[in-house]
Amino acid sequence: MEPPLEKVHVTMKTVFSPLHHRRNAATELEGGVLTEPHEKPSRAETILKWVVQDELGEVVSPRDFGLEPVMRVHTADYVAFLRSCWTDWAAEGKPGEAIPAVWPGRGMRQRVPKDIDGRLGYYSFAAETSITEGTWDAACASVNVALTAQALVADGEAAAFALCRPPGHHAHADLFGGYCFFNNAAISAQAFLDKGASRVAVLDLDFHHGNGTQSIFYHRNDVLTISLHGNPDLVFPHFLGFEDETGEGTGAGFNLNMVYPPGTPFSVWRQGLEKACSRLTEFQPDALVVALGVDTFEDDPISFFKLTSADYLLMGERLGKLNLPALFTMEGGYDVDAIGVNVVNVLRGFERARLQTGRA
Ligand code: SP5
Ligand code: ZN
Repeated sequence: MEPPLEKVHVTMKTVFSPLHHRRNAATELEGGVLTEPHEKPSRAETILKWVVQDELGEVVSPRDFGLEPVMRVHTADYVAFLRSCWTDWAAEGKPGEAIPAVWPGRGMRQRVPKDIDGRLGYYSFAAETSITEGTWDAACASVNVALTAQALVADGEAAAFALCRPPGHHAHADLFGGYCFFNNAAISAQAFLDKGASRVAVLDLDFHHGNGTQSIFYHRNDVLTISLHGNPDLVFPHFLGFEDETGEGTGAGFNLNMVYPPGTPFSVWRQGLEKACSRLTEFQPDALVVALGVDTFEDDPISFFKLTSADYLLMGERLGKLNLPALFTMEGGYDVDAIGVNVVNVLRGFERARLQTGRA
């Protein structure tokens, strides 16, 4: 574990809520067994520790935004399902955590069943993500973290870090999965628009495709979505994220996917980032949301890219050179030993480049 490279005087506020602890699943379905989840509380605590010890900037608590901004992106019936899921499950006396096991597959009816097992399948696209007692509380807190950081940027901060947990970028308008329940990045992008922005871009740098974010904005041209990720032919989420998905209708040309094979190093990945930056410059967004996952790290337990801790500093510097108001939302990253230094390196690199390019 390397320390962050050189120290420079930077201030980027971090928004954090200890309510993330309410998301503490005991199980993840992986390899045919229920194992200890990769997406666990120590991830956020380790990042917070690094933000504090590295003096990135002030750490602030979230405000409560209620469900209105959530419903700008998610359907009311999905929100109601998530809210009551655990209670409905527990009321039936089920012995374990709530895990979907049946889906409305091809040729079947797309209707919402009454039964909780049916609803779990209707509102999900993957089974690794168990719903547990505190999941709703933590998911709501995670949205408030994102929206508080979004408000900081909308109100004039050059950038802010939303230390979201649980993550969000896999969540569709009415689907959970991939450790995600509410799409923090999409809700924040919509909040920028609702506060007067004309165009917003979401740049997804997590190892996995940002399927939820893509899907939410796929038919729109006011939100440009870009994602660099492992080839879905080989990894999660498997059923979205290919390069021929470029947007539809009004959204045609406003989605960009770049897929990479196992073993991809930063020297290759950064060419995709460069292409993303060109598209961003052309789009001229009023704000940039960076869905930041550091599961692109070489030692990540579930991923196959080969980025090093030092690479994250260069990644942040390139983003800082864009000279755009930026909101970072925390997504994946599962090597807990390195997650702190990797995240802090992105943010420190960003601030360093931003100070050099002159945005105060
Ligand atoms: C936010 C985020 O990064 N979500 C990722 C969800 C991935 N879910 C599927 C994980 C499957 C892990 N299988 C690992 C096999 C390693 N050889
Ligand atoms: Zn990921």
